[in-house]
Amino acid sequence: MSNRKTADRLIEAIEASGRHYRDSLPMIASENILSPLVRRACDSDLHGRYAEGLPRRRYYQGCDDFDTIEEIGIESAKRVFNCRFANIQSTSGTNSNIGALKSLAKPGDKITAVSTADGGHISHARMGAVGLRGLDLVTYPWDEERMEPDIDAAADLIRNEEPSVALFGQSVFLFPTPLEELSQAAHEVGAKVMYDAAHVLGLVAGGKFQDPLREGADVMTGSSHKTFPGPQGGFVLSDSDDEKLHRRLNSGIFPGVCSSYHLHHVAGKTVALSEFEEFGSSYAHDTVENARSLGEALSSEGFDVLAEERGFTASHQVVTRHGGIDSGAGRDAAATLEEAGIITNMNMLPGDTKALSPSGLRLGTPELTRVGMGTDEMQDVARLFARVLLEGEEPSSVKNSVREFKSQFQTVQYCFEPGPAYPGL
Ligand code: DSN
Repeated sequence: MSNRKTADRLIEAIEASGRHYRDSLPMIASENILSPLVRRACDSDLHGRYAEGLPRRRYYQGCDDFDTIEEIGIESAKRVFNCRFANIQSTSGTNSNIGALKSLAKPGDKITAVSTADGGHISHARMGAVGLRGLDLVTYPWDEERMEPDIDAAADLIRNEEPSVALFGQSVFLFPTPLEELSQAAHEVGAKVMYDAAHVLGLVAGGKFQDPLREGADVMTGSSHKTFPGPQGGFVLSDSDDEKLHRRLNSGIFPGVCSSYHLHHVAGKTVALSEFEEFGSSYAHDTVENARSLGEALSSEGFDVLAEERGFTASHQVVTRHGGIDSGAGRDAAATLEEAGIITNMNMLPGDTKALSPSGLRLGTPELTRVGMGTDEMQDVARLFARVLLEGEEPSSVKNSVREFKSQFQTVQYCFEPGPAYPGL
């Protein structure tokens, strides 16, 4: 194939991916879509520019306008997350975690965190940021019924292990962490409390989940593109008034894990923060209400939805079990759903030991909410799940219903200029 043909083929594949999502129900809990104004920021000249350091203290010329953008963004982030310190430079949630851990702990120190089997993120594991920093990991005892750390046992563990950092937060994140109790234990032994809000950052900022920085977290990290509806990237936040800590957190990101960073995405974050100040509270409310409705509707259809006794969820996620431990039933369900135009991800549930053959599915409502679906539509979504997974209807036939249903939801909402959710296709 000529180079030109390869480029054309790539453009076609990129557009095909867009059409796939446009015509599907995208329900991956870590995904979201951009508003038209945020897209404009990301597609600006800034995508090719360089900046290192902090606003007005750069290693490159040409940064004046970008300095203004980053300064406005930092101030917006402090308002949106109600905190004294914000770094908006990091290029992902994991990048934020590596930078923050570099600031808070040194190689050989101990850290406590949620295990990946219980829903912890890979950056909290030896294979990820925790291992990269050379930390000695001890994981919390887990309460499977409540889907949160076992409060008393985890507090005892923190007091006994005396970690440098007590890390909280998960990728399977249904309910707020009992942070006040666990932070108290951590602070008693001199540990710093770090809360990874990657998944729930938009819900936290919208006042609809928990308020980690008021419940004991010294540092909160997060992704800017999951429930927070910005471009891919991260945040590092703190309400501490300790300026030494602020300096350490800034230098954890630059020069810790970035030289230059993604200026177009920082610009996109700043626009997303402005839109969030206007629309974030209603968006966060609707996202959580939709997840609760989806959990109830799936359960009524006959699915095994986790945490029924707690109302299924208090976040943007719903988790379903499709077979026995390590059965691979979650993987099979995800594959069948995609044939029907419903995009989800398989997920390990407590007890599973194999990431590639888990028993569960993790579902998310952010994108469906942003294109205007409400609790009534969650009943329709659950019906589509039942047709393909419980009633054995041909996925291709359900896919036609999905496409028709989704065609009514093509405009991104909760932003200053609602417009095409999947533009240019
Ligand atoms: N692993 C991603 C997820 O939760 O989907 C986050 O990085």
